[in-house]
Amino acid sequence: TGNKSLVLWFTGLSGSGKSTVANVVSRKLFEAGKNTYVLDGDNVRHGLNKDLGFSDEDRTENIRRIGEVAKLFVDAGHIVSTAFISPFQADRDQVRGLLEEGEFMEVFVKASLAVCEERDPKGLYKKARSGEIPEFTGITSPYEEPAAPELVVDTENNSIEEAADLVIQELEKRNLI
Ligand code: GGZ
Repeated sequence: TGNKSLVLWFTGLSGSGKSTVANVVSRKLFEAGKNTYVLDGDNVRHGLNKDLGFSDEDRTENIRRIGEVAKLFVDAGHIVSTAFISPFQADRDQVRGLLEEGEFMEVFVKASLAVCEERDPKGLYKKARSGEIPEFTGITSPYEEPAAPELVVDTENNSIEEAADLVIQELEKRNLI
């Protein structure tokens, strides 16, 4: 069995479950003795990237910086899970290009816009529909679904726990853990 440092790059709409799945995966890996870290909006957009908003340009810069930080964690021997919408394929591909083959696993956390909007855990879709939040992903800003992700986890038909287990199983299958 392998013991590789890598980036688990979770991408998906707001409300798809990225952050929750990433945190459960990271906890499971930690319990299995791995060095892990989670980068998400809570620890990045409030600090390192607090100068950035949600224009296309700012999202691209957001993802570029996160990619560089994720690479540092990989250099330090961690399995780093990132949970950002990262709506643009080119930006995700740019991060992939920073890393060695096999060090980047793109995980599409899949849930339809209708379901994410129905969940609306923070009431943001409602605000986006009313015009209170401009450039909201899925409503007034695009989301490009991954063209060739290493893994798709469907959170409409799987629980968070099941989705996390699918990620762990994929890591095992690839002899990464
Ligand atoms: C999308 C927004 C926006 C706009 C605020 N569009 O569900 P959340 O709240 O907790 O996660 C969303 C988060 C998205 O930040 P990311 O850094 O992941 O985005 S990106 O990768 O596109 O740079 C949402 C909240 O921030 N949020 N305004 N306009 N999501």
